[in-house]
Amino acid sequence: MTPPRKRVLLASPRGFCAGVVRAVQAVEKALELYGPPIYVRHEIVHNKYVVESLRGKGAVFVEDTAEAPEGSIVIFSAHGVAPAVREEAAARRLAAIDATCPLVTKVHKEAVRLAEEDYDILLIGHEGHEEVNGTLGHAPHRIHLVGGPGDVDKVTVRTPARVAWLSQTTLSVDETMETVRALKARLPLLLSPPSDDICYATQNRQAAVKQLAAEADLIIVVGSRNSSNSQRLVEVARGTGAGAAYLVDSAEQIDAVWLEGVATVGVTSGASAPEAPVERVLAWLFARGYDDVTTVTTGEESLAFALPQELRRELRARSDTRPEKPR
Ligand code: 0K2
Ligand code: SF4
Repeated sequence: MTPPRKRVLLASPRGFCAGVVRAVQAVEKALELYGPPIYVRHEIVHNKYVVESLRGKGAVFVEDTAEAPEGSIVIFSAHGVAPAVREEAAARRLAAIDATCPLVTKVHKEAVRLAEEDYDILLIGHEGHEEVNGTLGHAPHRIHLVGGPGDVDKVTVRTPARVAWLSQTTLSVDETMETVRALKARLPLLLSPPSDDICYATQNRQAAVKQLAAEADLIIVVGSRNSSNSQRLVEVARGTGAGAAYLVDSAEQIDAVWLEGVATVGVTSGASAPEAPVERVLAWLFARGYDDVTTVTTGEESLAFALPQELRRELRARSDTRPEKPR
């Protein structure tokens, strides 16, 4: 009997989202305009390759603005920051460039508005995650963190008629909906956000990996360990039919044992993972006979964000002072 054809299903969309493109470009543009060092508070995005490559160009990653010398330039990561962090930066006379993804800023604004309207806010998200820390900081006295369905019974609110939920942008859509259903069973008047907090990129990458998982014996997700959205892709793949699913930063982390008896491999990448390691994974598979690659397209993405306003202002100022071309 001839063995089944070895093939690869490649997810589309995958990889960089609009918020990550903007954040990475912000660091690159700041380096170009001001020269190194440019301080970046927290990993600009949760990806080893991106961080190493920017470090090589002169970015200095710090966890606390106190580590940036007074008067230096500091960029806030795509995950966003609490207002207290902005205040600390201003007190240290740091020139801040805000690379918070606009879709995270939208959640911050919802939190502030709901707190002003005296709602208790149930924030569905992972304790300790950078985005969650930033969102919590926008309404610290009104937000209660809910980690998942298992936390619902512990929730206490002041007035059950005045309670709303929000979420981290990079969660599993299905698990979040399960949490919301359980919350609504306890709090029937729970208010939902006006639009999805789980962002388009997270949703699209999960929809794509589900499609792959229906056919693949093995799913390889390219992304870093500390990347929430990448980890969720692995979980979604495992939960929706993939024989097995693993997260790797690069091809070197693939264990050849994973391929035993595997005919179809699905490949995707998290919103913070660049395309270069994906290409290396495809080359690694090709070298082992997985030479039939089909792209599985489950959606198109066209969203793009402008650079942070601080950089746009600087670029405008520089173009205004440029001498006019001689006629
Ligand atoms: O998925 P995470 O929130 O851990 O973040 P990254 O892996 O850096 O992906 C970019 C998303 C940043 C904000 O939503
Ligand atoms: Fe923005 Fe979504 Fe990308 Fe996060 S994953 S940076 S919220 S677009």
